[in-house]
Amino acid sequence: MKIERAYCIVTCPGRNFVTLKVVTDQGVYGLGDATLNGREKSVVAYLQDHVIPCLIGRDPHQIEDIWQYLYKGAYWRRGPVTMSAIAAVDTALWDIKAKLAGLPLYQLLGGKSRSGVMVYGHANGRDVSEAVDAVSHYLGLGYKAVRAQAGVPGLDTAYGIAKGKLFYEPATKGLPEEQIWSTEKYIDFIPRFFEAVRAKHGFDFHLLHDVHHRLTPIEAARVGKSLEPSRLFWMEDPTPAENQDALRLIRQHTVTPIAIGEVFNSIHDCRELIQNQLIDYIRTTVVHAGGISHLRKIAALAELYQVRTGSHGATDLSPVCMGAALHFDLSVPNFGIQEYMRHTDETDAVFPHHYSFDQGFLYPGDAPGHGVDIDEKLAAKYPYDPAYLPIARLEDGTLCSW
Ligand code: KDG
Ligand code: MG
Repeated sequence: MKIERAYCIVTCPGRNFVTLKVVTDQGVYGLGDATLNGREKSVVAYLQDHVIPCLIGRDPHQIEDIWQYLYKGAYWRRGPVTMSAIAAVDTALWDIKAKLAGLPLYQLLGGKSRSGVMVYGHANGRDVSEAVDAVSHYLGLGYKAVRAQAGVPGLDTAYGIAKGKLFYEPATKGLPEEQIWSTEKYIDFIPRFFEAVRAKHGFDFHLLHDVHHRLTPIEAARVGKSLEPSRLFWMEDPTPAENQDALRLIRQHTVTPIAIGEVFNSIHDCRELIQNQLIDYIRTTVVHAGGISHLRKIAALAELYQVRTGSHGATDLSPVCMGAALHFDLSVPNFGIQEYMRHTDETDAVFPHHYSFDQGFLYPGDAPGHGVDIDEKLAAKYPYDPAYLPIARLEDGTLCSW
């Protein structure tokens, strides 16, 4: 069997997605997500100009060899563009292999290690009372785990606050939006916010929070410590992860669990954090970290150190990524939780899928492959529409991490 052709499908059913379709000479095809929010066209060019020509004529069964060929063969290693492109090929090839076997992908990954995938949803509000109500909404939908974010008093915008009710979408059309950030205001506010959430809803569900890379190590240590009475499931991205020694300092001060990794694209980005047990959850995901094959290696390393998985699952990761991630989540022994930001109805229509939500869990379904397809005719009705993530500045104008 041979790969006959492969091409990228770019569509914007409310937001931009890039999908790679790999077609074999027997007509069986596989899909991989290649979406890199705000930098979509770089991955398209990388795939079209440099990867697809090297795939034609290869045996699609040779997943690991093709992965190594694309990784080592490029000479230039890692990076979000390269690794998203490799991930798309890898995901599509696993999809093909599982379809040919007539099995849902998780069966090829060793079968089920659990019956369903616990997911967390995003509750957010412009102020405490709106956010507390949003948590009620998610608990009412059956979620066992909820991420809570609220607007910070004195700041017009805050990371994580949705424009719609269920769909948080930070990217905006046109050039990047500028937002103002104040760590001081946030640090004062955040423990009071979580006290209010626990006071209203109690402790019988998992509560998560995303700091979104905004603090210095000592500030993050203070925040982690101040949130201990609210017993968080995790505090995510407390500091920018380039400085990994920061985590040692944070660990010395707090037992609030830490999750990091949504911007990582390789096992080498997280190796030291895992081996030194500086994190509790690793958030690498299928699309940005080299696909199913590479993610399994990261999970196997993490398993040795009792670090669990908590893959990124924001709306900018397409349903193809979500479908593939669920098979991974179902199979790995050290699964922790899966982020699940729902897609809009328009997006779901472009990507018909077999996964389903019930009482706080997602189930990938038993269709052969990863169970997510694309309606190319419908996709063509939504042309690419450039959008960027915001940038953040301190109140004095200094550029900081968004
Ligand atoms: O594209 C960036 C988003 O995926 C990111 O801001 C979402 O931090 C995020 C999360 O935890 O979902
Ligand atoms: Mg995050």
